[in-house]
Amino acid sequence: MKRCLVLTAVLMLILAAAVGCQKKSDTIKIGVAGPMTGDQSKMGMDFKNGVTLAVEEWNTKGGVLGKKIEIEIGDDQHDPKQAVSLANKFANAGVAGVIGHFNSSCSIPASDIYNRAGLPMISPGSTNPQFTEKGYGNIFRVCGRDDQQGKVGADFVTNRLKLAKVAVIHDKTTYGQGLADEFRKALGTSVEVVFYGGIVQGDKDFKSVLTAIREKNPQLIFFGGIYPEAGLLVRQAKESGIKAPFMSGDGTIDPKFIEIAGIQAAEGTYLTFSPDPNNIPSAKDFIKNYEAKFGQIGPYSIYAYDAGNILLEAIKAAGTADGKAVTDKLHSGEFSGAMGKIRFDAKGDVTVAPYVVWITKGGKFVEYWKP
Ligand code: ABU
Repeated sequence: MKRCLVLTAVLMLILAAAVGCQKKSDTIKIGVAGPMTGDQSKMGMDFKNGVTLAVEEWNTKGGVLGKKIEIEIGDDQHDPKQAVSLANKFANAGVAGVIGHFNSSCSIPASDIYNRAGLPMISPGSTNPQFTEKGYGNIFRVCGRDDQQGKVGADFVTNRLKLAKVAVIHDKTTYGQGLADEFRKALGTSVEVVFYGGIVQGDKDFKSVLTAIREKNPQLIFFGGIYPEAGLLVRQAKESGIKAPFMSGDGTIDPKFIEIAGIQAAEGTYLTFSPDPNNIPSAKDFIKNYEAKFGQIGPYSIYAYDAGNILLEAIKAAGTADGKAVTDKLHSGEFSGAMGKIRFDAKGDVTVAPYVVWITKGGKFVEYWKP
């Protein structure tokens, strides 16, 4: 009797393993990571929607390598610790690759885990230079870098606005402080930084830092950070009687920024980002299909869509979902994205990152200046 029970248990284990293997080989899973909840969830949702659209289009055509593609969504809550734990979860879940994360402070530590697991990772929006500086090989991004973005911002202030004194503030994060420092580094000697300091991400009242800035009378205030704090800073600056315009980076270009700042206070604020997809012919179908399904595109929806398509193209070209083979194809391929042709350099950065300056006008972001 005892022998019979042991035999049954062994058979059940074999059966369970067989079912597990069967299930694993039926689909190809890709992870999507970002802040899906909390005050930056708009960015996470844009990632989710962009990749969902790409995957639905592939699945309509039969999937990849003859298998349906599944998405596993992970919420890192823009918290580095959550990001690492999510990366471990994805590594154990057998995903073929990961699209994410959004925040550089999450992408950088998570990349250590993806590297150890041999998983290709493509971030649609992490712009801190350090993200691709570890020499991992399997870490990519489809956006530009803050050393490129900061230079364009500084070029605009120096050569287009021809300003003499500016204030520089940041949110003390990897991205925010990193971008503020790149901007400051790229300013010529003709521009004096009369105030440099940090705020705390998540704070709601910035009156004291704005009072200190007002006393220095800068001609422009540069902020390295994300739209929730940028919106409050701009609104409170207006309330404090500050006339100097704000300038920021790609973390601010979301309608939520204008909503938080208010249309009047946001008027005339500058920011750096890539060119408007509405003027890019290859983005036309993406915009039409995305907007029919999810409403207005967010700044990083198109990057997430391109990242998803690129990962799937690389899996198809490799003929396998093996991480090493897919990584090789990511390095050697040229990809036709909605944003245009994309190639990666040896670090995993895009070979072309055309940053421009945008302005906020009448409650909308408008492309304004090209270096
Ligand atoms: N690049 C915009 C904000 C995301 C990040 O790099 O942290």
